[in-house]
Amino acid sequence: MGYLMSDRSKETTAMTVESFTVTGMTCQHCVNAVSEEVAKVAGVSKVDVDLAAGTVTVESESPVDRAAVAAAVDEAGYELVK
Ligand SMILES: [Cu+2]
Repeated sequence: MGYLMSDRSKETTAMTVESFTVTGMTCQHCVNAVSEEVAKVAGVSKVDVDLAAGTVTVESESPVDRAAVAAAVDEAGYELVK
C-alpha cells in the first residue's frame, strides 16, 4: 500500500464536446430514449439533450464517431440532421 492515487482533477485529459441536431423529439420520453442510446456509443461519457433546441450535446474522451451517434439516434427512433 502507501500508494498515492493520482488526483483526477489535476489530470489534463482533453474532453471533446460536440453538438448534434436531432429531429422528432417532442417530450421527455424522447429525450430519455435518445440519451440512453447515445450514451452507449463508444467513448461517450456524458449526453445532454436540449428538447427545446432539438440538440444533443455529447461529451467524450476522444472525438466521437458521428456515424455511431447517428446510428444510436436512429435506434432510438429519431433522426440526426446533417
Ligand atoms: Cu416523446
